[in-house]
Amino acid sequence: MYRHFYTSRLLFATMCFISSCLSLNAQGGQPDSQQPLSEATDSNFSSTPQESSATRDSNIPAYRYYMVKITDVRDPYAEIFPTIQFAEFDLLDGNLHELEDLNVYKGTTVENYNPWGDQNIDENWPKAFDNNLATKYCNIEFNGLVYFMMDAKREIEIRGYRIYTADDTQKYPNRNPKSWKVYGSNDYTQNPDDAIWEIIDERRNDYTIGATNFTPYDFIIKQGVGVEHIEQDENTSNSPIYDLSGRRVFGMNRKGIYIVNGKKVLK
Ligand SMILES: [Ca+2]
Ligand SMILES: [Ca+2]
Repeated sequence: MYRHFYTSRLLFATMCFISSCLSLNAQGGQPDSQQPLSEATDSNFSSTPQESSATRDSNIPAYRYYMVKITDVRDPYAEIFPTIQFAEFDLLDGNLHELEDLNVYKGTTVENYNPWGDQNIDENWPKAFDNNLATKYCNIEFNGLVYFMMDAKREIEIRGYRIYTADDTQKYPNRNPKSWKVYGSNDYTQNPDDAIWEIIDERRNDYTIGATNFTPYDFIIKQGVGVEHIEQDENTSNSPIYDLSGRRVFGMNRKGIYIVNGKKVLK
C-alpha cells in the first residue's frame, strides 16, 4: 500500500516536474502571449540595464578554446530533481559584443528521465549556443557539475561573458547558475579535467542572475579572479536583438515588438 502510494506520488511529481521543464514546448515558443506587450516595464523582463563602469584588464591572455564549469544552482532543493537551465551562453569581446562565430563542441549531455519514453525533447547543450532565446539547456539531473567547451576559432582576449535566462526563469529562478568557473586554453581537448585548462574567472554563490525571462546578464573578467558583474550598456548599438519568439534578428526592420537588452522595444 505504502509502496503503491509512493510510486504514484513519484510518477505524478515527475510528470509535473517534466512538464514544467518543458513548458516552452507547451506554449509553442511564444513567450508571455497573455502579457501586455506595449509595456517595457513588464516585470517578466529585466528593468534597467546600467552602463558599464568596468575597465579592461590587459593581463587576460588570448585563448582559442574556452570552458565553463557550473557547479551550483540557486536552489537545487526547490524541485523534486535538482535542475539547471539557461537559454544562451556567450563570450564577449573587448567591446562587449558576443563572438559571432563561437562554436560549442562538447557539453554535459542531458539524459532526463522521460516517463512517456517516446518524446524527443531537445534541451541539450547545443541549445545554449544556438542564438535562440526560445531554446535552452535544461537538465533535471543536475548533480553539481555541468560543463561546456567552446571554440572561438582563433585566439582572442575575451572581456567577459553573457548568460541569458530561459523562457520560464521567472517561475523557476532556482534553476539559475550560482557558482561556476571559466577556463581558457590554446590546445584542443575534450577532457574537462585536462591540466591544460587555465582558470580565468570564478564565481561562488553569485545571485546576480535574476528571476526574469529571456534576460542577458554580463560578467566581466578581472585578472582571472575576483570578478565583478556589470549590467549591460543600454545604448550599445550592437546589442543583440530578438523577436518575440526568441529568435535573433539583425535589425528592427519591421514594425513590431522586439527584445533588446532584455527589454521590450516597440518599433
Ligand atoms: Ca550566441
Ligand atoms: Ca538557446
